[in-house]
Amino acid sequence: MSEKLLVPDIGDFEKVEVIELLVKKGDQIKVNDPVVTIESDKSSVEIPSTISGLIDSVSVKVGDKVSKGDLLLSIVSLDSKQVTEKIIPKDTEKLIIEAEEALKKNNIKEEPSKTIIKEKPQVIKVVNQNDIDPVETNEWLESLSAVINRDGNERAHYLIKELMNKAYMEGANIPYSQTTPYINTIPVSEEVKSTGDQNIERRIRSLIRWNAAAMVVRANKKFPELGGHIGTFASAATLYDVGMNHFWRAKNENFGGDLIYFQGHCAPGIYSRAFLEGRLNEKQLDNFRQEVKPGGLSSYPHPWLMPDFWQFPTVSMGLGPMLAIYQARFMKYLINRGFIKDDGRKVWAFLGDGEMDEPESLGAIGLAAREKLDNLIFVVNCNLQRLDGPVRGNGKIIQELEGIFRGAGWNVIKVIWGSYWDPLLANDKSGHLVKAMNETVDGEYQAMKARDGAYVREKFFGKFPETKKLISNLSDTDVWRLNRGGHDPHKVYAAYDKASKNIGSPTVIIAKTIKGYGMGKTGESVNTTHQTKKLDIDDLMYYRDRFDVPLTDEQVKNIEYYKPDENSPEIKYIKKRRLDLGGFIPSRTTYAKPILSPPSDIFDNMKVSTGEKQMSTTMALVRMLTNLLRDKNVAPRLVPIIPDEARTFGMEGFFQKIGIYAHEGQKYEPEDSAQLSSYREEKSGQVLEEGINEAGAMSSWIAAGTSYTNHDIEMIPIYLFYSMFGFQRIGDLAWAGADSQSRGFLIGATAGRTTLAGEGLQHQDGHSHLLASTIPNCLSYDPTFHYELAVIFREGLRRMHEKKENIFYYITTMNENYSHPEMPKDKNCEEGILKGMYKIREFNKFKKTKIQFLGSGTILREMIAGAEILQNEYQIDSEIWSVTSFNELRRDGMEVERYNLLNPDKEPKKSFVELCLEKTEGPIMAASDYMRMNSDQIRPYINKSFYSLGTDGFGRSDTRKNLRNFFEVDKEHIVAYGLSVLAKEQLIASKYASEAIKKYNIDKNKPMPTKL
Ligand SMILES: Cc1ncc(C[n+]2csc(CCOP(=O)(O)OP(=O)(O)O)c2C)c(N)n1
Ligand SMILES: [Mg+2]
Repeated sequence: MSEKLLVPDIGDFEKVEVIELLVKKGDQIKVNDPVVTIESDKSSVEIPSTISGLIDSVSVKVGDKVSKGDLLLSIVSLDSKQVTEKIIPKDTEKLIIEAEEALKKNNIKEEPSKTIIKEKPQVIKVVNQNDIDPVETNEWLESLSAVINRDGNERAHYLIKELMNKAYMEGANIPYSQTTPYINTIPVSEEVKSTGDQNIERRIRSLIRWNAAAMVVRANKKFPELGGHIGTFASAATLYDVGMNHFWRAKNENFGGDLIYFQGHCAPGIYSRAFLEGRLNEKQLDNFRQEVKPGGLSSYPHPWLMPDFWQFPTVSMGLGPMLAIYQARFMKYLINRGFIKDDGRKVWAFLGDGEMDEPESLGAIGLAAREKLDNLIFVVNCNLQRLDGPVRGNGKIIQELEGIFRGAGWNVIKVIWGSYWDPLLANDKSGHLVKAMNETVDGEYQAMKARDGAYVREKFFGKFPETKKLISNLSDTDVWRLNRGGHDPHKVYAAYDKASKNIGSPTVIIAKTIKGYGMGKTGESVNTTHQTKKLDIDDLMYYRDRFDVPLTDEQVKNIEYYKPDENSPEIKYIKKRRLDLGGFIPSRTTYAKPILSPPSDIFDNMKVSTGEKQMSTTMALVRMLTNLLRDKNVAPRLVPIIPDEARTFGMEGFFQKIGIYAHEGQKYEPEDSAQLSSYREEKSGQVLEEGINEAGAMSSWIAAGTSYTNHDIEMIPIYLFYSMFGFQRIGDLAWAGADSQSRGFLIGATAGRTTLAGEGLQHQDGHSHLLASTIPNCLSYDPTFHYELAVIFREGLRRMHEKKENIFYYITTMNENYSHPEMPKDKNCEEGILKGMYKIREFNKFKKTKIQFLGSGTILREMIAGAEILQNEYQIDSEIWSVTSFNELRRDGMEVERYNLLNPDKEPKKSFVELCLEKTEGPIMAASDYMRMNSDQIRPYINKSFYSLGTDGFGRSDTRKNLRNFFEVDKEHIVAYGLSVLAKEQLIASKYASEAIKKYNIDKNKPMPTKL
């Protein structure tokens, strides 16, 4: 029986053009196979079949205009039942099944952790819903009423608070309160004990501490300008050591590896451990912060400078937490899309408490909870200090963070007090110790650790007679020994164990430590600790003694490193621990297979003229991506990332075609479910729809762009954003992405100061190319025509994803519709497009006077129009060059100039721009929809008169025509300025220029647009 396939509901559109027929009579098709592509003035969408069968007839042809209900195909149904199941790419289907199996197993495996915590009968429970003893409840409630009646609300509130504190102390789980008392989250009775040898671990940790400090002090003794930090790692050593010895599993052939974001200023400690592990030698330690000669160690974690070692750049504070969250999210994305198995890998991020002030640090924590990222663990090292002084002198950073993270839905584990406090807390029957803990502010806590035991006795325990009594049998030395949780390996171990087993939410471990721990009077807990990079001999002796480092006084004076013999128990132990955990960390490797570039004919339709059809380069790009989704190698690897602008860019067709990633699938029927471009969320969805969140989208782009190393899977992220909200908005993340050697495409859509007419100052980008030009491994292009875009994009795919070059592409696409010509037949055209310029037109009728026009982006078209006027009305010839990248031309120019200056005795080389222009006649005028500085970049490499036009100044809303007139980049200004340039060069009489200025009503007295 023949069935009819009609045009479905396509939203508000009518009479939409058919631009491609994807099937023909006689083809056999399945449900969801695309049959035709239709295109409105903004977007193109494939129409999928809802019927499977043999095509009997095709009722439309390319160029037809169709509306909802029009007949597309007649299909002889082979299977009368319409198959509605979703289509998963075949090559990933098997992986999905495997991954889900692994997930099930994993869940089963994790199950026992839930039952580790056995409820003790004496525990006071806060009952939420099920009242097990209403009579008792009533008695409590009546008592409360009595208190309110007799002593008032405040008293009642106080009693409730005390009750809650008491309940918490007894181990009850109390919901609905923002914070819990200032004690450890894990009660002593529930601490899981480490299996490690504590003595040997302490000795190892002491050596790591020593060597970390020594490398900083040695470097600064040699060159005081080098800098470095001792205090940060000194406070965090235990936090790292417990992870390294017991929790963090390296990547190897059986396991993908945990991913650790090390706090930037802890780098010396990480090098120091690598030294004991035999991964770095003394010479390398001595080259800390001296990276110019090969073999030096980078100041902070920089994958670009140490590509086999560091994985994640973290030292620009606030980026680490965001990147880690999106890394964990991307890991789940890969699992849910079937690319990797779920084998319980974790992402750990180490953060400073001062760093938590950065809005970025907390900005994405809601997403982490919403997406149930139980593969994510934050460790916030609360040493209570930042660079200048206390993080919260008058408050309590730990409590503040607890409230924020709890509120966001995280699992919060506070590690405040070390084991020496356990008996005191157990004896605190009156609750005064916890009261003192709760009431002491961070400024006081910090000051106490800068003093001594007697001071702590007086200032802290002296607050109440009860607390004073509690320590009456302790000496001042004992009081001083009362340690903080973050320095106690038992407490840290228990927290890490619990965090690793948590299911359904991300975990934050908030650990209290001392900045400059062990550094003595000059460094421990003092406000200047952060800056300390030199220790004098007395300090070094103190440090040695404090941690029992087996060095003689003489060796200390020489600030010698200490590494035990290879056969020593310490070295054997440290290596064994890492061996058992799969290898060394950090380590950056990649075993990703390249992605074969699509055949060039996939872009052939972009090399022919669009004829009458007008479209923007944004639309051409989306068309191209739709084509790419038909390439079996590329399609599954594309990761389109959009911060709530899919409709702006005409990408809503992607929703149905490849789905929006949603870890819980789609729990609702979307309001537009009947429409072709209905909002479709799916567990294996491909599009990352990030919401209005450019920083998050960029973090996703980095995660996907480094997937080749973090997951050994090459992915192709394409992040499309409003160009103004790109580099300008998230510039530092782009820098970190470059450092991370991310591969992928950034698309600055609706680019240029004058293409996006009505949006005004905050939306019109006239400088993103300059920002892109500051990033050494970013190649940026400003194409005008669809074939330029195709050539650039394909080359990007080839260089990044097939040849694995560590570069990334920034391409601007625009908002202006025009028809696109056929690609010039010149065999050098492709090379020119990629190198930055090629000749696109020549006006050569009069052979008298000539000018060279260099234009990029949409302003190239104004130049072509201006050149026509000059030819027709002024008998001026011209050559027109499409400049696809001033940035690339400048880079080449710089390199050639440098070569020539360094080789004065050799035949000078020529830059590409020079080669293009050397034989041309006439002065050069360049223009773009960006600031003049964009085109001025090539000025030094041209031995000819050079002038530029551009859109310097704030943008504003108006019609495109008015905007171009305002910024003086329209065809009329190009004609007038062109004539003026020729007059200045004495090639024509100045009256022609004056006449043109008058003719086009150009106001000579108008101030420069930068002043308006
Ligand atoms: C974005 C950014 N701003 C400023 C700095 C300079 N800086 C480096 S460390 C530091 C203080 C860090 O304090 P905290 O986060 O508490 O780390 P700690 O060393 O105490 O562990 C500052 C301000 C930076 N690295 N990044
Ligand atoms: Mg700090």
